[in-house]
Amino acid sequence: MTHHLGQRAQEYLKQLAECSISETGVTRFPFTLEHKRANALLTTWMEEAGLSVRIDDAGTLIGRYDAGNNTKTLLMGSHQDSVKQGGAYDGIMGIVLPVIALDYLNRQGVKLPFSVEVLAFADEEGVRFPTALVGPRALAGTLDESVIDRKDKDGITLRSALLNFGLQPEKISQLKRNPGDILGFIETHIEQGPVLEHEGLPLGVVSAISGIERHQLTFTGQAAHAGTVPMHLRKDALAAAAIITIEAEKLAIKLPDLLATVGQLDVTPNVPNAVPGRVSMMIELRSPNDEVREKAGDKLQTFAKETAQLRGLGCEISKTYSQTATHCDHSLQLAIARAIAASNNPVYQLPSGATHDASAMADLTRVAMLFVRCKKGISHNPAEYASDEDMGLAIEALIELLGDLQC
Ligand code: HGY
Ligand code: MN
Ligand code: MN
Repeated sequence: MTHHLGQRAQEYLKQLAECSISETGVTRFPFTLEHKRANALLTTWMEEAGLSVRIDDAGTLIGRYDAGNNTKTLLMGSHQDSVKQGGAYDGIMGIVLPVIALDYLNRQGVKLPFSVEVLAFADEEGVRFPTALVGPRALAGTLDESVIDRKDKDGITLRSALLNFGLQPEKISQLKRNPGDILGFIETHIEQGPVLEHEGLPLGVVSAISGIERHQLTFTGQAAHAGTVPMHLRKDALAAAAIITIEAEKLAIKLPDLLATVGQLDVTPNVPNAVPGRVSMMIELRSPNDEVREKAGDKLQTFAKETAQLRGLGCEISKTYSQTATHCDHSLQLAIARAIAASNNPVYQLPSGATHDASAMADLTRVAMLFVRCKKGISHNPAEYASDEDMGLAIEALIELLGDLQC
């Protein structure tokens, strides 16, 4: 059974990967034609699984198994969007696997004592718009609605993207769910790291999801001729950016609980024979320990300003995004552990360095995550891969979990 279910998941994910604007890897941004095509495929498979399907005004596609009145609802799912030239599993696998699990139970004629909703959130990566997690935050009632007027790189606001998608952004505030109606949120996700593969395990239970913060930093120096200005008279913005990047790396190497990344850097004028006059960069910090992360962020802000002063540069730095760490619910973790053990697999608990929709759903209800082994730990990359076998075991664990969970 396992292999067959895993093969089906692989086939679905292959079709979904076609919903992409890039040939290399998957590039599927929210509220685009690719998103619409992915939703159409998910709708078909959700309906075949006996789920009723609708989309809410934050763009979340919802497949519902209704167990009847006065039953609580278990929420499952993940995000449909991807990074630029990302993999075929990040997010979307966490929508497909529960749908296949529910389809299996439906075909077996199993009646659950609680309702289930599989949620396909529109935007978790925050790549198209400078914001993220609009869907889960709308359900949790924690959305800062000012983000709806943030623009993508083409100047399109999230608001107009929602309207063009046939949605009514003015109704987003009505999406807040009553926590008393919810059993919890369980997200299935590819690990995106090498730990399960290193341990030789197909599945894992997530203990906590790291918190994250991003600092937008701009150094302004003086663009100048690379051949005529002596080194001591330069105001080189990229040299300063390099110093900050190394400082962030040194800090993260020193602190075991901290990860620091400079993954985005724009240089002006960005030509070989001119001293860089302006650099804007994004420093990202992650940790399961919020205090460690926040202290590191403050330290780097101070260091950046001191570096700019020493070199006679302008410096603007601001924290543009932050999310606290999320600790997964123990009873849901135990339910996942029992389900993994029931399919004769060892139970292994690990933190998640990546953030997830579950981070935002934790403001609505208790959350937990099931991790699936990731080949070579490669993710946010076209080479991302989860095997039929491992996905089959994950579906089997979800079937076990749905049958075991107490409402
Ligand atoms: O950045 C993250 O951790 C997630 O993949 N958006
Ligand atoms: Mn991702
Ligand atoms: Mn993800």
